[in-house]
Amino acid sequence: MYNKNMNYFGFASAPSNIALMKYWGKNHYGMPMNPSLSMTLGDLRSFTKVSISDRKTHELYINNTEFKIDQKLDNFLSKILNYFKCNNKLKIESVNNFPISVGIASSASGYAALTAAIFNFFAKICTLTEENLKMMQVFACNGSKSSVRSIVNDSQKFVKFENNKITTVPVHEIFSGFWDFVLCIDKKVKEISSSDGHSMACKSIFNAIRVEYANNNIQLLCESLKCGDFEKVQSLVENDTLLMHAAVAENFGGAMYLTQGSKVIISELIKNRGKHRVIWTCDAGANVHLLFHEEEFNFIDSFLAYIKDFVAFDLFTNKSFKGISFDRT
Ligand code: 2P0
Repeated sequence: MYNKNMNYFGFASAPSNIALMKYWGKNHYGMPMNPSLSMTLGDLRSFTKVSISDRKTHELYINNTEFKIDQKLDNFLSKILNYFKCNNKLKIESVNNFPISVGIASSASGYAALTAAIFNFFAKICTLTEENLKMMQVFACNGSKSSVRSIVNDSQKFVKFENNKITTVPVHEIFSGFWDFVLCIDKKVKEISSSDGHSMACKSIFNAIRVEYANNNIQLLCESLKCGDFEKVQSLVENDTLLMHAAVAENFGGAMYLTQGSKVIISELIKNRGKHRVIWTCDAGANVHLLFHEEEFNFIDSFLAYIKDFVAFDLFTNKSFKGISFDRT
């Protein structure tokens, strides 16, 4: 169908995201058990190039290292290639500007960038229509449910995924200028994969409580973001995080994503409650995200200087909300 001698390729980059109300656990249809809401991390991105492979199987390179194509990725590629009536195999070359598989949602940015790059390959999209975005979200969902929240336009900072639909959440100015500092304390590939976590979650009493909590509170979170109720947003986000991590401990015999380092950072941070406005959360990993308005910069500076004597970390910072892009620069 495609002439291998021609230099066709598709390219896209996509942001990661951090969930403020988390998706954890799938229902019988393989869809999220609860609505989720995230902030777009425009500076933490995957950059993906797609071309036709000379081989009989797909090829995947992440940060210049070849990876085996797992069943999930293979199924994802089959569905999207069937849609475009393409029988060829793909060569996928992806680069991340942050560590993968450590709980900074690399599957969110990875699957979002891959889906968009494949669309770019077949359609050579320059200007995105709402219809393109919707179709990309449908396909990205086969790869990673959290990636659906990363297929967003530039203006979409806070994104809700509920009943199979993505919507933008309007927020008060104290949140629209939010920074995310990720204290990356563990760069080892995590021992409990998100996929295992999601499939075990239905057996957890803590997750049952969390799902009810998320269903009851998603609207309250949206309203609190809109009216600028920092304390309410903080308690909703942090309690959801604690319930998710309790569910993981219950499911995996007490094993946790959180490490001693995560716990030290969190406990030192909450000593400053009432004086400084900083929200903490963790994804499916040990790394701690600090969310705050720039008026807290001085405090964050001194907090990081203090904490580094106790916990070693690499810092990844995010200010931008940039959505997907087909621009190679
Ligand atoms: C989220 N996470 O809402 C939650 C919170 C991590 C912690 O969804 O099975 O790779 O591929 O749809 O998106 C990470 O899991 O899971 C995740 P699949 P995914 O961001």
